[in-house]
Amino acid sequence: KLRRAVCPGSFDPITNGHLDIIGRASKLYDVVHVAVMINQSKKGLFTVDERIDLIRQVTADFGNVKVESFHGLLVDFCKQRDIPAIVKGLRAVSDFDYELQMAQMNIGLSGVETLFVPTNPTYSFLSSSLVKEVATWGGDVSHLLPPVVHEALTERLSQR
Ligand code: COD
Repeated sequence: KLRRAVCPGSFDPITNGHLDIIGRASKLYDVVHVAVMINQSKKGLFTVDERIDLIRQVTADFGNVKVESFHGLLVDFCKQRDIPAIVKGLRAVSDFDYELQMAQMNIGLSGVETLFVPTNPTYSFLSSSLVKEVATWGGDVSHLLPPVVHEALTERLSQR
């Protein structure tokens, strides 16, 4: 039986911080599902299909990463695919309260475990929203994103 885990998120867009966690998870599990969770109240800079396309490109070399979107509860995504574990990066104590709440909710709902991986310190301050804000005002974020994502972000912001 294949050992599966999921890395969920918004990935608007995927950063080197996300990629670090997905890459580390891909060494621990046979198959890593990346779930782009659809949140209708959050309008993204990239469409869900664009996000999926970027994630597929930058995770292709791992060889065992499967990228999908999902509308609904993360535990239902897991149930439908027989995934027993959620893998999440923890950046700082500020992430901890909310992540612990979600982890406890998710195990209570369905028995799905959450495993936390400590962020690579290089990316401990990194989030998609901060990258978008800095790039909007012309700051250099090229070292924080895979090149193809940086290109897509620069192009998207220049259209605005
Ligand atoms: N370094 C390491 N890890 C990072 C970094 C970084 N710099 N940045 C992000 N991460 C990891 C974190 O684990 C983070 O949780 C994950 O990547 C995704 O990050 P984002 O910002 O793309 O996504 P979020 O925080 O918007 O994702 C929240 C979810 C979509 C996972 C959550 O809201 C969810 O599960 N929603 C589905 C609906 C549901 O089931 N709700 C009930 C939850 S109890």
